[in-house]
Amino acid sequence: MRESWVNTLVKDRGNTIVDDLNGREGKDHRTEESIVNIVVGSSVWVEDPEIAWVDGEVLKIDGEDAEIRTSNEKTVVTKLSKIFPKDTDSSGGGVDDMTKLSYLHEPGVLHNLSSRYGINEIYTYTGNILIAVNPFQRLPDLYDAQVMERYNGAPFGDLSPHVFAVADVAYRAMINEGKSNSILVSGESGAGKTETTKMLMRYLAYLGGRVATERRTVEQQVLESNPVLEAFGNAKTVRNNNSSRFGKFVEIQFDEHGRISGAAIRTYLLERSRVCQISDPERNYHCFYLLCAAPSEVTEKYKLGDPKSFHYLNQSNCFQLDGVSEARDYLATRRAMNIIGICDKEQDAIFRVVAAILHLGNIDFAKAQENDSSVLKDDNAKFHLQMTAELLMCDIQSLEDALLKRVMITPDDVIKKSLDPHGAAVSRDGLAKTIYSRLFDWLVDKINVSIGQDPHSTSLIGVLDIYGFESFQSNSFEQFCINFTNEKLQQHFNQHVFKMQQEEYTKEQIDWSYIEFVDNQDVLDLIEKKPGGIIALLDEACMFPKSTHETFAEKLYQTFKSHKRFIKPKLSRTEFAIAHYAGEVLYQCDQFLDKNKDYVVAEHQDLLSASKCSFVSGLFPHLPEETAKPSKFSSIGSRFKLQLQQLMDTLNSTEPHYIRCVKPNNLLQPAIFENFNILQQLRCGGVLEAIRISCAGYPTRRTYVEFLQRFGSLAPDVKKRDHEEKDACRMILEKQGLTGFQLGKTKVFLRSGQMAELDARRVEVLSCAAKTIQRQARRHI
Ligand code: AD9
Ligand code: MG
Repeated sequence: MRESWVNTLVKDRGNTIVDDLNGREGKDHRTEESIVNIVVGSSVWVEDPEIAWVDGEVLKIDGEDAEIRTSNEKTVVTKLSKIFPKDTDSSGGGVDDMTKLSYLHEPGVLHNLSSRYGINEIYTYTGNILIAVNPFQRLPDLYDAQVMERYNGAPFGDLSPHVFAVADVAYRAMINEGKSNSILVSGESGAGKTETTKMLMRYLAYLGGRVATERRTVEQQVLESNPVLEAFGNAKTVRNNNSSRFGKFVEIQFDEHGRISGAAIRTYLLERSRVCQISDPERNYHCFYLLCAAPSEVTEKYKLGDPKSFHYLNQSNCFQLDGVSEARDYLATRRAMNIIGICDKEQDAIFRVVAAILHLGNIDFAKAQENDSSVLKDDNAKFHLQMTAELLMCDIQSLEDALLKRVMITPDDVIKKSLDPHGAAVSRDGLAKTIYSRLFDWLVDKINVSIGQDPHSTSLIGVLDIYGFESFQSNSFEQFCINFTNEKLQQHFNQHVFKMQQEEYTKEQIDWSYIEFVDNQDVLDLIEKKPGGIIALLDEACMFPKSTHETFAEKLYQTFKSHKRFIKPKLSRTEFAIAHYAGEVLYQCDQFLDKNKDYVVAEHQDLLSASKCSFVSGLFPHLPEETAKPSKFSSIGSRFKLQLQQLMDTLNSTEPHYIRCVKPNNLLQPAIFENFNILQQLRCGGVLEAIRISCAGYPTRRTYVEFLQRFGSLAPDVKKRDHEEKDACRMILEKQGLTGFQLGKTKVFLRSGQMAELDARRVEVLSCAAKTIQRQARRHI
């Protein structure tokens, strides 16, 4: 489980080194003091190969080793430096904020989440960060109207942790300070980002909604954009039955009275390949199945039937989803489109295009008898060609030519080259992907135009629902872009967490000047630096006609030979690895060049821009001469980088709030909490990182009253005399010989390990007192 923690984010110029929360390569991951403070009888956490961490009691200490009896009845001998003190104070149900834990470390965090999850408390704060563990079941009354009312205006932290509380804080901050806010929701696929985002939007619509009039309201339109985008941008994957295959940033604009006055939706990188390639047991985008289940007058008009008869759907055996009625969802999608303001004519055109893509996928090719070129395979293929042409309202012969032939321009001539059956199928699939992605972009634009932007809005709340860090068996250009996004967001997160720490220290007027952290700028440079970063080198490779994925990989190997974050696998000539903040990912280069090229085959463009259907031709507008030139290469990677930079600029101008969604198991079942899996996610989501940053400073804070209650017994004389609370705390700490702590306006700030030290003394004092009482009792007898 201890894969690389990549970089040590925390540097320390103070007296105690807290290297990592988890330790690196055998180094002590705990401070000297806290190791000293584990004594025989201490309750501790120790690593366990099955459940990650198990609690136990120290039986014996022998030099650097400790013998522990664990609660799962094993006796373990391990290095003292590998065990953590267990908080014996917290109640069975855990604490609602991790910062209330006496010991802020990995097993403590995990145990707290697990205890809470066990009693259906799915939300927990870590300071201002909300951790949401997916319940995989509808929890009764968690999101209903009364709950919204309760959270409306309640001070943060007064009620149990909740998404509504985060939205409320963002809203109040916006109203009171007139500043834009953003809520960043992250987590791996199936962790609950989209559901969380919908709850946030519902709550913001509740706060900023107006009394409904006859017209559809802006907030209704904002909410109804979700089912439409989900129908066209979500699909069943192995990780999630309703997986968003695009990233989304929704900007909700408010007027000076705090009422929603407009919205804008930006989407990122729709997964195009899914349109024509799916593997069992996944599915294509929901809209295809919805349309096949539409009322019969619709399916007859488009000559649709069983989804099993379409190549783009029957590559997988999964057609239905448990508990989902496609027929009902078709009608719901159309209703949502009505609310958004997509008229009937446009809706018909949209679904006609969806039907056309299904027919297009069924056009099969065979080798022509006389040469290597190809022909339509059979009458079935001819039928689907005809249907596709009819639905797209384009000329049937032009469609056939666009699929089967390519025009080659040589210096001397213009020649028409026939494609072989494989080439024709690639051409067909390319066309399907292009049409679908243009359709999706059209929908997003339409939603934006319909809802409308408020040019006078001064403040907004942005909600980001974007793919989490991905590391699969095989990782391609998509994972590269996704992980690049996560590096960007991680940097933003680190800086924010760091800033928050500083703010708290400043508020308490304590010195924080020695805390520093090294961020992940080096990975970002590796990826996006211009010139010389991976994206720039990829663009260069794409522009050079002779490049192959091998030459591209070779160029990377040469350029980044000595880059700390770049790894060339020993035996490979086409793979490279990046040491991301969340772990190492191995990328396969073979499709990087193709996937980075953003072009529409000229024949496809000409065909569709000539469509008699204005909706279809509108998806393929004629490009101005300049950009149509082949020399004007357009790169997906560079465009994405730009989009991402714009997103970061927007985020940087807002006050951020973070929600980290966690997927408790891969079975998508309620009540199963898989420790290893969750730890990995806490790492990737930067939750442990945030804790690590706070460990570099003063991870434990106690108000003076709390501190005296707990440790007053260490210096009864100090307690008895009439000292100011602050002075009494200082005396207790000094009496114990502690240094480096700080006393703020209201709280004691302890360095990492100092709480353990005080606790160990307290245990000694208490057991001494117990022995004295026993002796006295015996004497009496
Ligand atoms: V992906 O990256 O788009 O593949 P998400 O968006 O993180 O993923 P999603 O929100 O779609 O996950 O949640 C997955 C499923 O978990 C949902 O379909 C619900 O069945 C379930 N879920 C998530 N959050 C909740 C919740 N708060 N209450 C109940 C939930 N069920
Ligand atoms: Mg989602």
